[in-house]
Amino acid sequence: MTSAPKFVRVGSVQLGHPILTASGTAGHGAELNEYMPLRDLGGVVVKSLAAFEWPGNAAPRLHPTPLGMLNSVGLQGQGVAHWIEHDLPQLVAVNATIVASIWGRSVEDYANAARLLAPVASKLRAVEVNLSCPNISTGASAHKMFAHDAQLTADVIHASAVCGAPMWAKLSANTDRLVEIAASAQQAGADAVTLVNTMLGMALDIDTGLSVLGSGGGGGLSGRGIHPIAVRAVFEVAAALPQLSIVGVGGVTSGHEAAELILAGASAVQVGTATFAEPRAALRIQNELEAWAIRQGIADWSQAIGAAHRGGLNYEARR
Ligand code: RRO
Repeated sequence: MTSAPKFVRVGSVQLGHPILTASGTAGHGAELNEYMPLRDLGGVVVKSLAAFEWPGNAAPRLHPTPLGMLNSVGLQGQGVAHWIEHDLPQLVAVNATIVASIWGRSVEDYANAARLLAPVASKLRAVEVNLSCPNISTGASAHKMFAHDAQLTADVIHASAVCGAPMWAKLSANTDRLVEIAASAQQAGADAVTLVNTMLGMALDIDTGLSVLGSGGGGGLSGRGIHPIAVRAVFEVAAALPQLSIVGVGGVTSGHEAAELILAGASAVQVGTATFAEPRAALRIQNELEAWAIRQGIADWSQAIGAAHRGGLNYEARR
C-alpha cells in the first residue's frame, strides 16, 4: 500500500480526509490558511455562531494547565449574518470544506441561527450544533447544558434542522448518560455526533483565592489531559449505536491520538488545542495519520473505523 485512502464518509457526507479543525480553535474564517492550505484538510469547523452578536466573557479567557488548557471564552462572536458576509466568502475562496457551528441560549435561539444559515447551506458540508458549551453562564453558578439532557438535545436538533444541512450534534462527556443523549440526537435527526467538547474544570489563583478566569468561575478543560476521556466516549457510543457516525475530538496532538479515536469508532477527528501552540498542527497530524494508514495497509478508512470493536486492526489477517 503506497497511498492513503482517498476519502471518508461521516454520516451522509463525504470528506477528503478524516482530519478537521475543531470549533473555536481555528478562528471564524480562513485565518489559518496562511499557515497551511485549508483545502488540504478534511474540513474546517468554525467558531460557534449565534443568531446575534455576543460579547463573550471577561479576560483572562485562557489558562494553561499541566496537560492542556482551561478556557472561558464565553461564545464571543459577531453572529451568523456577519459571518456569512465577512468570513464565509474567505473560506469559499480558499476552497475549504466548511462546517459551520451554531449555539444558542434557548431552543428558539438555535432555530434562529439555523434559519439564518439556510440560504448558504449549499456552501456547507455540515452544521455542527454545539449543545455542550461549558461557559454558557458566567460566575460560579451552576449552568444549564443542553447536552446533559436527552429531551433538550432532541428539541435543539429538531429546531436546527431548518438549516438544511447535515447536522453533527456536539456533545459533552460530563454526563453518565452520554449514550442515551447521543441516541436522542440521532433520533431527532443528527447525521453524526461530535464527541467530546471540553470537560468542566476550574483553577484558582492561590494569592487572590479566586478563579484564574475572568468569568470568575470555571471553564472548559481541553488538550492532552482529556484524550483518554474522548477515546472512551467514542468507544462507548460506537459500541451502543453502531449505525451512528462519530466525529472524535479531545487532546489530539499527533497521528497516534487521531488513530486511537478512529479505532474507537470515529469516522473523522478534529484537532483543537494543539493548534494554539502550533498553527499547522492539523495538517501535520493529517500527514501522520496517513503515514499510519499506509503502514497498516489500510486501503479504505472503514477498515480502521471502529476496528477496536471487531477484534482489532487486520483481525482476519492475524488469525
Ligand atoms: O466559547 C466558549 O467558551 C467555548 C465553547 Br462555545 C465551547 O463549546 N467549548 C469551550 O470549551 N468553550
